[in-house]
Amino acid sequence: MIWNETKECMSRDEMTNLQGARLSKLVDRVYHNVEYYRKKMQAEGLEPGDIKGIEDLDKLPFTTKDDLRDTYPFGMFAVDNSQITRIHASSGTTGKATVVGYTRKDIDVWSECVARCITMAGLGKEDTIQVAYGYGLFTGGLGAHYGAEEMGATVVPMSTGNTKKLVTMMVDFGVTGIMCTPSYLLHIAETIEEMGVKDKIKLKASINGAEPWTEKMRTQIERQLGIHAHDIYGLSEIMGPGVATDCQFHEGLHIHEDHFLPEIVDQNTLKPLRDGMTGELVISTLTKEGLPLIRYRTHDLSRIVPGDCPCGSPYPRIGTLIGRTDDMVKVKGVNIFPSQIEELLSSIEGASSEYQVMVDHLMGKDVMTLFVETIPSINRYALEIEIQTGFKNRIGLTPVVKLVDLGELPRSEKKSTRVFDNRY
Ligand code: DLL
Repeated sequence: MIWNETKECMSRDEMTNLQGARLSKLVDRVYHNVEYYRKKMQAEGLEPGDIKGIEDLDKLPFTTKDDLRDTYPFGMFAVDNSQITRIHASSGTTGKATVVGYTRKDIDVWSECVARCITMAGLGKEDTIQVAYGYGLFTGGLGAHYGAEEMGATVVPMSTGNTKKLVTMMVDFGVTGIMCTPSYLLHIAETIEEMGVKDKIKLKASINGAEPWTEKMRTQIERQLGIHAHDIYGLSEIMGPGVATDCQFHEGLHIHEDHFLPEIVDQNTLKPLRDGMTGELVISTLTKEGLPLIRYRTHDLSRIVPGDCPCGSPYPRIGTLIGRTDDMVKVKGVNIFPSQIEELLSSIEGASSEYQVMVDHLMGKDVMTLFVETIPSINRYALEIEIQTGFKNRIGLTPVVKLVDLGELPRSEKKSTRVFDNRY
């Protein structure tokens, strides 16, 4: 049996029928309200009536981040702007943001999904939850906040930044749950040690996501803080945090399939893969009103975990997100694409186009080092500062910049790998 969002009990067949009905409605809605989709479907000779259930899903075209970029900022919204109550955005491949619009109902569904994640982590209305994801255009802060409020918990909207203050409040307010990135939680754990307040902490559980993390990091967090650490997955285009989360068994993340229809496809052929096989996660938003997306290619690598979960949750599981099919790298919550770095370097005199990025996890912190080739006659100190400042202003993160001589970085005849993520 399975529960839908109105808490009604449903059988697997009933859920499949609900998904099918929602998919047909979604297709009808985007066909009539989003010119971009209408043209795409017409080009493939598809009419809304052709999609009768989820068995017809693979007739539909995929949607990509490029589609959102081509229609920037609001071209793929399916409602009039007057019905949009909130906008979020995430950085895109060319520096142009991907813009997401939510109706009032979208915010309600989102809050409900995050509340489900909080319940899975064993937290409830009697808990005090510190939200330490960034607030603002990033979906982490407000998404977690609304979910925790929906849950009926007491919310402390800390955001990121002042870690000592966060720890002081954690002690003073008797905080029992925290929502933030796993790497930030490790930093918080160190600060707790430094401040010598470990015995005053009442923390029971954390809900961490927005970046990949490993079992080793979970063990470290759990051991250092004496808590249960849970994984939460999501992406702005689809909603934000709360698409899926793990239970106490940590054997994959339960996906809220009444709102998000998952598929795993081969990243090259785009053909659907069998349960258990790893490929690219593709999601269709079954109920979104503001920005409904059909078969959105997340570029995240996962799989459908076969079988039932020992926790008894009826929601199917996707495997822990193990990486991406594109070369985006996420550091301290900032999405970085090689094309952004190339664009920045091409605008700076003295910097060559040859570069390499190393991302490491050192002393509990993520550190990004950018190696750039340059000519010998240049003032290296000034150039390093210029690249660092440009990076911070245009991409949103301060890297360690190291200048090297021309020819020092490795060359490749194939598409060269310039970004090395050594954290996992
Ligand atoms: O990171 C939404 C979010 C906020 C999720 C807070 C969880 C908690 P974006 O900035 O659009 O949205 O980045 C989405 O981050 O495609 C993944 O590559 C990565 N990601 C998100 N959650 C996880 C996770 C938010 N639990 C991109 N494990 C996604 C691994 C994750 N990667």
